[in-house]
Amino acid sequence: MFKLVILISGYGSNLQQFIDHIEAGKINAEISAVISNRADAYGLKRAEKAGIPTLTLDHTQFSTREAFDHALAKEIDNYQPDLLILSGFMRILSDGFVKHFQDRLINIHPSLLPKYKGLHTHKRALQDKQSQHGASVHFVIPELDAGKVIMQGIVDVKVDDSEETLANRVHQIEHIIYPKAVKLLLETQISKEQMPVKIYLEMSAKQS
Ligand code: NHR
Ligand code: GAR
Repeated sequence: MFKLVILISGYGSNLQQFIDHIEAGKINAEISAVISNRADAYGLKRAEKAGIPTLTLDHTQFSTREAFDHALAKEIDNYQPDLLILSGFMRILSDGFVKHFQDRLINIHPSLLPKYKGLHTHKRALQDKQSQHGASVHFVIPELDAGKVIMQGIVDVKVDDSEETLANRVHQIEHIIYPKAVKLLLETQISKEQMPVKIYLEMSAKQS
């Protein structure tokens, strides 16, 4: 059985997908712990409801980023996870932390990387009149949003999209690709050369 540790800061809708996929037997893994840097993250409630151990490590209680990251790494090492999953985790991780978990640390970013690194991705894609947008699961390296892309989910941008409607469509594809990418990494022999795997969101009449 593979072991996952999931880091969150907020709502945890991607976390919920992992919980559901594992409960349904679709991913052969257990979530050893869910760790948040914010005590009020709703995702902590989702984890508790599923009987998963939770921990809050409040970054404001540490004097430096490195001190927080060091304490975080120490907690995670207790579980020796096969994969460490960032799922809406909003703190930039220092080089030492990233190197420690190299090749088993992944994130989902709401854009078709290398386009739109950083924040406000949906707004920027709309401003640039992109015809497609989406989300990318990638390995985390010290440079922000720059690690090897593992899987991308692509959505069409509609002429009447607002930031909100586009974000909702990107969330739908995130929920499809993040569990798929984790399953692929854990259960198959996929090499970095075969990445990224691309998945296109087929919209039903209802969603379009
Ligand atoms: N750390 C490294 N080293 N590399 C990456 O690629 C990382 C990372 C940590 C998080 C997720 C990320 C995203 O998908 C992620 C990727 C937060 C910020 C940020 O600016 C940037 C990127 C990402 C997450 N955080 C502010 C900070 O000072 C705090 C913002 C807040 O608290 O709301 O850490 O986009
Ligand atoms: C997701 O859209 C993810 O792509 C994004 O935050 C959301 C988390 O949602 N991540 C970032 O923007 C990281 N900077 P969730 O908490 O419901 O899974």
